[in-house]
Amino acid sequence: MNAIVKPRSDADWDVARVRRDFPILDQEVHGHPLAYLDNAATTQKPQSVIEAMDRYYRRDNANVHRGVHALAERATTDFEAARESVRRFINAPSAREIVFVRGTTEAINLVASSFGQGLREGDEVIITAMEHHANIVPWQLLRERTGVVLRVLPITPAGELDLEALPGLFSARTRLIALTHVSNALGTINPVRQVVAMAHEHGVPVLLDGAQAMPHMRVDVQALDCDFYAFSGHKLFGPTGIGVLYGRESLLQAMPPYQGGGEMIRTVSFEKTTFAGLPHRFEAGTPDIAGAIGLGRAIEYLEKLDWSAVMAYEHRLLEYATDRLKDIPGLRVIGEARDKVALVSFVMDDVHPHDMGTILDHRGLAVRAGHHCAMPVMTFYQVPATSRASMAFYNTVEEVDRLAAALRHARELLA
Ligand code: 7TS
Repeated sequence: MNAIVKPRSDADWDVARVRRDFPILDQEVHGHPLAYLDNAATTQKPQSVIEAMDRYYRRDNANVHRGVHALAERATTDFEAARESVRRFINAPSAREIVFVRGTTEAINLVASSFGQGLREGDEVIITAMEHHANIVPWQLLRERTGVVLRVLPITPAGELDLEALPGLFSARTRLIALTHVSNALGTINPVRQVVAMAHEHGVPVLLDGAQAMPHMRVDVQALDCDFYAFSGHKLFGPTGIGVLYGRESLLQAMPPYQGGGEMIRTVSFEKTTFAGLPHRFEAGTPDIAGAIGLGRAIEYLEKLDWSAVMAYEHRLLEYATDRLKDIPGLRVIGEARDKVALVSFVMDDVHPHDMGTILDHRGLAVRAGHHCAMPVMTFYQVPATSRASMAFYNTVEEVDRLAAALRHARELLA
């Protein structure tokens, strides 16, 4: 079972009230109210996050872990408090297991580079056919460096993992499975708990790419029993430039440093350097202090929400959007997994997704068009690109209605 709260009624969800927390939503684009439906690319930030970062730069800005002066102490306290907020939010056993990085991409590169240093030619890493490029390319770079073998778990036409194929991919040389918790191109929620259980039966650790899962469900790394969990602050209603790698302490302890520099050492001489303990060993250089504080504040905001109401509401948005869009002649939804987040990818007859995106933009509707950094998924469905409407808990049924109306209009114009 996924570590998620099961949906119940969405009656408790006051979307109008929540929208007031996000100042950016209250604006017009090309003469229409903004309908921001590109949350899989990045989410908007609540006022409290913006204020926390503003306050940090106005009152507390100093470098962390170095100074003895008051500002340095305040900055360090707030930075480490943000780490504790992350730990609590994902229920990690220890703050030593929370490594601040730039985002999901860097988190996966860290594991590929550092954990990857222990791999030898012929060792195997399993990924899946629905990965974002951030969970493909780092492993290919590792393959070039060390000669590891990449094995790819296929997907089904509905856009689900073909779990029946998984047992056949394990061998005595399998060293890691790295897969996405939720697909950014299809919206599929993967049965990651089940994958972790199968992997652990073979003694294989699992890295989960949580970039698209975190904004839609409560994640508990102990319940998932995963070994690494990567996510980005900016997709979780926090700032850009900050992200998190959770790593099981026993694995992180055994891994060599990722980058060298200040902050990550204990002693340095020209003959020998000894390294700091966890998590600082993996945090070379001055971190994104304001970013971490902003992420901590985003988490505090999210902790106050009623997640069963959020999930019920988003589920209703998904079902409503899917029904409305499928009703449009010539429109094909790409990705029809049984378990999805509120994200709909689609193509329409001969209309190129980029032209579609432009038409929608003129009506104030922000969607994404392209391959969504998941080119193998596009190849699988034999489409060059899709349009993607990705929703968050502040989106509304009215916005979905406007999207459907604009799509009908686009079809008349272009098809
Ligand atoms: N993994 C997944 C599943 C993603 O969706 C993304 C970003 C990343 C990794 C990389 O995250 P980053 O914060 O390090 O860039 N996905 C998207 C998207 O779907 N549209 O824009 C960015």
